[in-house]
Amino acid sequence: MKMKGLMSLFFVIAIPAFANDCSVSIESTDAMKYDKNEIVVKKSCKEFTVNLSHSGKLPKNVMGHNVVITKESDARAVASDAAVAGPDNHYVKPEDTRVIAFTTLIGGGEKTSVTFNVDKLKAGEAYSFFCSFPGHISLMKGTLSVGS
Ligand SMILES: [Cu+2]
Repeated sequence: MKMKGLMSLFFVIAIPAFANDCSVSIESTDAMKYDKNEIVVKKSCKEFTVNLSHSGKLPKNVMGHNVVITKESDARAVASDAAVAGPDNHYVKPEDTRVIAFTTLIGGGEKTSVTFNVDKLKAGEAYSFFCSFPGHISLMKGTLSVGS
């Protein structure tokens, strides 16, 4: 009886620990920076979650941040179209099929996240994650790939 209780406690702890391997937390700042420049998505993950927080104080119309994931080769063009899409669309062109995933746009003190299916990614392909707020891609950009 006591052993069984211990085992179920083990499972309660073990499951979230496994889930954590299929997510990443990125912090962003008023200095237009992410605290990460590389994300490796384990191919064993079915879904992957990107958590974004903004530790600054500036509002989102001034220093808004998001995370957009595309193939590396699509990043610049997606960012250009994003500027046209504007803040009401979180700086992502609606129905943009080049976009694998994106978070909402946040300002200082806010958090957001997005979860996507890992089968949208191919091993060996080079992906980018970046902030599509106009001008931010130059500093807020990193690589994303599928690994083991
Ligand atoms: Cu930004």
